[in-house]
Amino acid sequence: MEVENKNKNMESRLSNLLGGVIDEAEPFMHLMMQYRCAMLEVTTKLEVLNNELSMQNNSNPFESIKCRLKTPESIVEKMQRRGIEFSVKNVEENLTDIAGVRVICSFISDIYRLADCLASQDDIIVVARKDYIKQPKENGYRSLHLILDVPIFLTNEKKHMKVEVQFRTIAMDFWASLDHKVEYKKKIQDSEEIANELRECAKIISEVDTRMENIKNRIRE
Ligand code: 0O2
Repeated sequence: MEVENKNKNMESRLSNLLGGVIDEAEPFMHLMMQYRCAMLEVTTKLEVLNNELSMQNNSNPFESIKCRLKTPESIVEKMQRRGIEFSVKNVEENLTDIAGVRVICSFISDIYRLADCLASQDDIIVVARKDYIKQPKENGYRSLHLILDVPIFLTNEKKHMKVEVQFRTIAMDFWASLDHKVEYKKKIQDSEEIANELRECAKIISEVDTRMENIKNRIRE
C-alpha cells in the first residue's frame, strides 16, 4: 500500500514536471522499479561481504550503508542541464546515478577492500571508477565512486542496470554532507571564505584518516 502511494505520488510529480505529458509516466515508473531492484542487489552483495569479512577480521568493513533513488525533479533537472530531451530511453542511456548506494567505512583500507571484492564478482561489470581519494576534487571532496552494471532477474527477463556506489570514510561523509548544504545555499554570505575553510577541513580530515589507519595497524600488530 505504501509503495503504491509512493508510486502515485512520483507519477503525478513527474507529469507536473513534464507539463502534464503523462505518456512517459508509466514506463518511467517501471524503470524506477528496476533501478530499485538493482539497488537492492548491490546492497545485498555488500551486506554479504560485510558479514564474511567481519568474521575474518573481527570488525565490520563498513559502518553503514544508505541507498537512494534520484527524484524525478533531480532527473528532469539533470537532463535539462545536459541539453538532452526527456524520454525514458534517454534517461536510461544517459544517467548512471539514478540508483545510488553510499557505503560509509571507518578506514580507507576497508573502502578499497570492499570495492575490490564487489568489483571482482563475476556478474558485475565496472563501467567507470573515479578515485577522488587518491585524486581529490579541487574543493576537497574525497570518495571512491564506482559505476556498476548489475543484472536483475525479473519475472520474464534479465536486465542490466547501472548503479553508482560511493565509498567514503565517516570523516569524508561528515565533510561531504556539510559541503552539500553549502552547495544548496549558493547565495550565502562569505561563500569564498567558507569554500577555503572547507578545503582546509578536507586536508585535516585526510590526515586524520591516515593517522587512524596507522593506529589501527599498530593495534593489529
Ligand atoms: P546527489 O544529490 O548525491 O544525487 P554529475 O553527476 O554530472 O554532476 P559526474 O562526473 O557524473 O557529475 O559525477 P561525479 O563527479 O562522480 O559525482 C556524482 C555524485 O558524487 C554527486 O551526485 C554527489 O553525490 C557526489 N559528489 C561529487 N562531487 C561532490 C562534491 O564536490 N561535494 C559533494 N558533497 N558531493 C559530491 P549529485 O547528482 O551531484 O548529487
